[in-house]
Amino acid sequence: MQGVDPAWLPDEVFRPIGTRRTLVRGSGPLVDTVHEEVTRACARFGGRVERDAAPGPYDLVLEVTGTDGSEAFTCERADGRTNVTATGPSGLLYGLFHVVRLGEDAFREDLPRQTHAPALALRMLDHWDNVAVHPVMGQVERGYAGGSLFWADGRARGDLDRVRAYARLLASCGINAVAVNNVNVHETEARLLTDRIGEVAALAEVFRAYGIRTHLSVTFAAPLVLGGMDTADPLDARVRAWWARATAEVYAAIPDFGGYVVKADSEGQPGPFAYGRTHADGANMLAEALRPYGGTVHWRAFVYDHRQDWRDRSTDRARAAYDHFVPLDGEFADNAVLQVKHGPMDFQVREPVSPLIGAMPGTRLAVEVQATQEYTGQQRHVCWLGPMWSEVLRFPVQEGLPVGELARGGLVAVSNAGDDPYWTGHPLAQANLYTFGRLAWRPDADPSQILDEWIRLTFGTAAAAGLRAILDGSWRTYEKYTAPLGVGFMVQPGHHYGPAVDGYEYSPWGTYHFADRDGIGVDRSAATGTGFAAQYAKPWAEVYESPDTCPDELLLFFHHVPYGHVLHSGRTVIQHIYDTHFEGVEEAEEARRVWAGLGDVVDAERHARVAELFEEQVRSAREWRDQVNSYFFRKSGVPDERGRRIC
Ligand code: GCV
Repeated sequence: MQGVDPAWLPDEVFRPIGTRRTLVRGSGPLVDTVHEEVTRACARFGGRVERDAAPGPYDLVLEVTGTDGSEAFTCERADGRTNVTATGPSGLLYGLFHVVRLGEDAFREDLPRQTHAPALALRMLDHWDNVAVHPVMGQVERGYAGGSLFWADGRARGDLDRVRAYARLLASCGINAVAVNNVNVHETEARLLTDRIGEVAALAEVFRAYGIRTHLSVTFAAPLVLGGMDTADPLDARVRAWWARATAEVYAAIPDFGGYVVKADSEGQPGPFAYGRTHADGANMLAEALRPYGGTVHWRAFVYDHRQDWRDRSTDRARAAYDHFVPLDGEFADNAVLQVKHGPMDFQVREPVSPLIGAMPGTRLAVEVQATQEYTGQQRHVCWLGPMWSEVLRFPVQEGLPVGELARGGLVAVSNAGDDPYWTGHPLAQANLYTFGRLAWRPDADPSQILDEWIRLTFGTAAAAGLRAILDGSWRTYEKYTAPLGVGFMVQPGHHYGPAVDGYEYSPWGTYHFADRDGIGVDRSAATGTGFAAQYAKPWAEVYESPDTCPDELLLFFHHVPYGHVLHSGRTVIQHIYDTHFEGVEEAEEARRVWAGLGDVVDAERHARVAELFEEQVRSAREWRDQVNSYFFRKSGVPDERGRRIC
């Protein structure tokens, strides 16, 4: 598409296929997509493609042997050609993109025979896109990449070429589900479920061609706001009948519709509590409506008191999801998926893994991460989240089982894409989207290999070393110059960009650091604090219970300690704060310098865009450094050991 960045699928990556002879065998829309992809590559590079011809002198044979739902494929080299075979059409599509990733290596005689299958059946992006521009949250809630890809001027975009290009990008990194509207469902968006379902159907048609199922966020109050009823009580037969009817209409419009996403009793959204019902009652009502069609309800576990009294130290937001949902284990229908944020708070740069993950063995659970960088630099700062997500997915939270295995209901990310020419605002934030897809396919994959893959596809080899240097440690750099040691927040209220150490300290949101002249941190121990640490299984309950065993990076999440407390690193807490904030800025400055040196190997427009963003990142990092360091110097009165300037 003209004017749109091809991201990690520039024409060049199709050259190895486009210069060869390819046979595509099989039928169905996804096989058509595969054929079109190869045809386009051949048209550009001079190769040849046949459809359903007899075997002959081909270099590449892409063949689907059945019509099952399997997403697996096998790739091997035999008799001088590369064969990709799958039993299901989606498998063939993923096989094609595998060959694209391998490039020339796909045609080496020593290519090993490999079968690839996704570890997680659901690999989903949730868009927090509004149809009508919201007066506070805009077109895309927490969106940092321009407007919505799907919605403009109060309705679905008429020209869906861009959505097609997006679907292609998503499929190429393994994503197979998309929710097209915000979980905060406002008045206009509520109607997507009923009289405006045609607009969703138009999007679904585009996604279908790339093996992606479409989901919709719905409001729990739909029977009231759309159906004119006087209740949304999930145990009321009339309400259930309303949902059954509405869902039948949805499937009439979108036969392969994926299901509903629901944020209920959360930050003001309606839910079952209003009727004295449980979240299982609410989720099961929707599961029942979706069951005849094979749909799923994704019920979010982000339920907490957002109107808490900041003086009440016994209420702990971190505890809330576990306290609400664990007692309901075993009560959720099998087509209800409980969607849990990866940490107990809210997508901070550092949080422990949520103790809810693994604590509900009788419930299908999906884990939600945030690609949109609400708390990680808002796509103005480089912050590659691959290492953070990988740490989460590999973390053995329950009986040695890692999160990536416990997430039986899938992995979900809040999307970071929009109608920005570079898709993600910051061109380097594309790495997060790509990494998410690849980790959802294989949660135990090495993130640095994924990063190399993204760099090679997107930029070729000339800029690889520099880009790796910039991106690889960028999450830790961001952590260094923002909130220290897992304490979180300290952001400007509302929009969440830039430092405000006490921004949320005297607010009702449950996000406090409790700094005073003597110390800082939240006591979440069982012995003297909120008891949150005891929500973990062994060994983590013990590990987190004591400051002696708690990992440094999470110390202030779990404990309130004096500024002079000595970390495992050997530094005091206060000195750690000073040092990391100076280091973080130096690292951001160094990344800016490395980028400046890539001017000859990156196209001019992209180079200029990133260079400009680096100016903002360095400015903002300095602001963080100065405000955080001054704040704690003034609170504690402890000077920097190294005598640097802190006012
Ligand atoms: C969609 C955080 C964000 C909200 C978001 C919410 C959620 O609180 O700031 O914008 O709402 O998470 O995940 O539902």
